[in-house]
Amino acid sequence: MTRFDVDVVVVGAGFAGLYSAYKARTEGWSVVGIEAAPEVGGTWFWNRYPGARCDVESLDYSYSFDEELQREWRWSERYATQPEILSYIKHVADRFDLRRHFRFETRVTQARFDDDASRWVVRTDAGQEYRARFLLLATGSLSAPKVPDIAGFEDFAGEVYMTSSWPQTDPDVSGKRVGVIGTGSSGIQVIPVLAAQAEHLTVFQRSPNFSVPAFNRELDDEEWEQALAAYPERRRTSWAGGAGSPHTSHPGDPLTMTDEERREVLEEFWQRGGVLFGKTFANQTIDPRINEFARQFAEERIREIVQDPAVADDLVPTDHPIGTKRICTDSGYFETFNRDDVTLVNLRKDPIDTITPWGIKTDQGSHELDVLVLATGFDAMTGALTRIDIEGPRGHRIADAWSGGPLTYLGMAIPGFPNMFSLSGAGSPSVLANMVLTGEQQVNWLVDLIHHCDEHGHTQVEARLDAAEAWGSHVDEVASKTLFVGANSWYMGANVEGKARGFMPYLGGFATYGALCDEARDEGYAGFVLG
Ligand code: FAD
Ligand code: N01
Repeated sequence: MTRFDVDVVVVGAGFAGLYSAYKARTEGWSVVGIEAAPEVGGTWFWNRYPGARCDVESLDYSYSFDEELQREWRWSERYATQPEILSYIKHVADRFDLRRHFRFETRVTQARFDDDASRWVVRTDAGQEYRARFLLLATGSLSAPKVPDIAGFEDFAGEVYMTSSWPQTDPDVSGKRVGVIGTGSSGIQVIPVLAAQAEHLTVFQRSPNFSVPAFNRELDDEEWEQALAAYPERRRTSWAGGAGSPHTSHPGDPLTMTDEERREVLEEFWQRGGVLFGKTFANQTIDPRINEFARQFAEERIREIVQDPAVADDLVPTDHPIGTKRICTDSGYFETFNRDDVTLVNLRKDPIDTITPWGIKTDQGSHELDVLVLATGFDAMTGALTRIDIEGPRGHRIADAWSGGPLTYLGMAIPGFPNMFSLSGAGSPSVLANMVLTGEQQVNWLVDLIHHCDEHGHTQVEARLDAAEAWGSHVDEVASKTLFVGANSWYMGANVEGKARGFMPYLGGFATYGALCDEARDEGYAGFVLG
């Protein structure tokens, strides 16, 4: 077995992992990165299905740490496509010479803490062993795909693709009968594109979702120049904001507005596009009355677009307040159901009975398919970690420690697992904020922590159980005051059978979270046992 000894092992070469490697090297630490994919990119390497784009504007959804990088990369559209985001990440890797730190096509399978040596012993499926003072798990919160457990799946004789691991060579579906299972953000992006290519598209929908058009556009030179000039202020407000982007809610109180005033505001925010509609009013995901204004407005838009009222009925979400599952950002999603060559199957009324070699048999019908696309989501926030066999010095295993739900201190440290930190994970704003900035903020904070250990001669740093419990209670308390806890969302762990229920990300806001992390640092890291 090949053995290596380094200061830091980073797992994952997405936005967070690349920045971790960059910072570790800048601090003069030896670093090895391990990535299952053959290339950098993380989310943007794997999710290369047609139609994939970001839903946070590219001007914001990009690194802020290097002014020159920010100015030299020219985004071509408001919401970049997956190929453009992947090109950007590759550019960053090349520009900062980061690839040389990474071992690609290598999966971390096991990590054990050697207490005597204060080293993580990290093993991979390539038979290598890495010993590291610190283990940074930049494994992603939406990186462990969920394959649905549907009877007969193995028997299907046609082509099967998952949006979360789409083939590098885009499959040609022209002239084919395609079925898509799943109508979350991924399904809603891929469906209009597949509909335009396939001979016939059948959409198997279990739960309808709210989706708002992206109103995407090219960024022309004039807009780009203006954006560059405004960048410092844009970033400043993003770092000070609730979601790591410069957008804020309307300042007015919708409860005291007239119907007409309220509709004007809702229309204005609708036109901003996508997830920004979820921010129309400050208390939209807290006060059910305010939520209802937005929900009703969205329902009207669906009914306006979809010509067949029965199909529109099936497409209107009724099972969750708007915004308590991520609002999808689409380009022509609802319009797709006006096509003659598209069929919607409402699985709530007509559930899947079995997948057969020739297609899908539902209770009430048979759907012959050549291609089956699974847009069925992820074991979000915890799946990438619990799929690694991680054992701390006192025999704690991560999968057991988190069987009742993830417990973290400040969303990064886990009691029982010294010198190990997770990025963009449970207990942090992560998926509710601009995740590029979240990654930068957390890595910068962890670099300070490691320096603190080195300066004070500590070889081990471990979150205190009481500090993690207090943080967990705070995360729960903030969530419990919102409507989010009433939705069967992946935020709640509800999409994976047997997974503990509880709101996993931190809803207190991106800037507030950063301030709380800084406070913990300024108080001498009292939430940690340092030894
Ligand atoms: P990832 O990009 O997920 O990278 C994690 C990497 O770790 C992966 O490459 C994976 O292969 C690797 N890995 C995991 N486990 C192991 C292991 N055991 N061994 C080796 N390697 C491992 N967020 C936004 O803020 N805005 C958006 O617009 C947005 N759009 C999205 C669109 C899609 C289709 C999806 C799925 C997510 C989107 N997200 C968005 C969330 C997105 O995941 C994050 O923004 C961001 O890309 C996460 O970066 P990361 O580095 O934390 O993790
Ligand atoms: O996954 P999802 P996703 N039978 O979990 C259905 C980010 N993202 O990949 O709701 C039938 O949201 C499931 O149905 P139900 C974003 O944060 C962003 O789409 O469980 N159906 C649901 O419809 C997003 O929230 C973008 O009833 C089954 C779907 O599959 C997150 O990633 C683009 C089923 C899964 O939806 C995850 O999105 C893409 C079964 N057995 C992703 N199992 C942007 O736009 C599951 N489903 C930036």
